[in-house]
Amino acid sequence: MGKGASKLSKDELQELKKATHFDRKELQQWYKNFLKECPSGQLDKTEFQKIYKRFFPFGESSTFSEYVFNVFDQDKSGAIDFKEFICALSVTSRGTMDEKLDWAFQLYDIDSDGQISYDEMLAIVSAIYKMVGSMVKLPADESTPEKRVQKLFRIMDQNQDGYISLPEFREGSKHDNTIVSALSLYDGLL
Ligand SMILES: [Ca+2]
Repeated sequence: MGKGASKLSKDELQELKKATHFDRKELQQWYKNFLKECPSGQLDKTEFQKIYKRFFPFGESSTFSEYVFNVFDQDKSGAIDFKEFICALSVTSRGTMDEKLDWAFQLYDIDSDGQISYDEMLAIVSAIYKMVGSMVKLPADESTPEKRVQKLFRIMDQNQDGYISLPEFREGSKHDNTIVSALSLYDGLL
């Protein structure tokens, strides 16, 4: 998108205005910042992880940021272009609750098969703990990633089949607001 141009074209603006919660002026500003941070217009995984590290200098963020990268990179090209970046930012910063939950579901559903398995949730929760664990005080029943995942399954896995579907995830998240508040980590990124 907009290769080499320092401003978004009229068509690009139109398209992004429809796809996001940002207005024209905000989109141009974000585009400018995006290009400043990554002049090629393509943000690769290593760069993305570096940005995360700036926000979490005391924790180990590389595993978690890799999972987040994979959700940003919607077409799985191995890089985040501006459209992918701004769409993800729109959801995580200004999205409706349903948009945020759908986004979070994609994060947990690592293999994108439409279900969250115990192992997938454990992988994400472990990565979050590695990143922020030492900075927050955890309740006793969430003192380890395993305990937290077991608790989340107790809350969310309504039919107890060992997988969490999107409807179960949406419903269960209403009882555990940390699922969505974890997303606000991306506010102000870049
Ligand atoms: Ca991509």
